[in-house]
Amino acid sequence: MSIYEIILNKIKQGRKLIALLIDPDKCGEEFVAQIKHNTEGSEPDIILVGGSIVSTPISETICIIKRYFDQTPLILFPGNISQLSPEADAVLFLSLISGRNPEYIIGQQVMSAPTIKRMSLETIPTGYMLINGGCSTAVQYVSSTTPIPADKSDIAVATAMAGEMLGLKALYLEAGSGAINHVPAEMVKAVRKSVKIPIIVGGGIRTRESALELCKAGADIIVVGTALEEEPDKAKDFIRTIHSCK
Ligand code: 1GP
Repeated sequence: MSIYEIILNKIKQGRKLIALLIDPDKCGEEFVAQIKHNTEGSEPDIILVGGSIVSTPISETICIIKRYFDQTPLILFPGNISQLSPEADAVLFLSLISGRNPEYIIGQQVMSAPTIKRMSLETIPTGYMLINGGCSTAVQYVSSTTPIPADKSDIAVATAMAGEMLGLKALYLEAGSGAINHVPAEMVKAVRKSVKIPIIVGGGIRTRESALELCKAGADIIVVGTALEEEPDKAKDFIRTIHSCK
């Protein structure tokens, strides 16, 4: 069974999933060991690895993570072509559909396709939608794109619908790492009503309450990075909260 099918099966059972985002430049073995220790008995569903700019060799970080989390799907969340590794279980094959920069809609994808094929990596075609999170973020700067305004759910809905119609298998509503405001629950709700494919929500989710609110609004997968980098001992609480949401 593919990683996508495993995830989809869990979602079809009505479960809400949590993905921990590990940025190789910020999180070393000590952090991974701490998260493992803190989540004993209720582990994350997915580990995402990547970042806008990463200088640490991605394979080194993956080897460390796999030593501690050998049963957890490890999915690449690449900022660019340099962040690919055959050691991962799959890659979010992202197209920045909220932006109008062809480099991040199709350019990087063309450049990376032969490498991904050679690595036999499973791809999960994902519509990446940048939503204004109240501050300018690394992804906004690096991609030279304008995020969707947080109060324009109609634009988010139309973008999500177009992504689904193009055959994308998931949507990632992203406020940007460390965003002041996470994606509004009303926007998640509106997108949920309009598409059937899984919805991933991340960026600026700092509390269990926010995670729960977004799950109830219709998010299938919640991504948490910065909050756990800052306070790794919150990991179990986050996981239990999200898993308790029906
Ligand atoms: C960033 O959505 C992820 O791409 C996670 O964001 O670091 O703010 O949790 P945070």
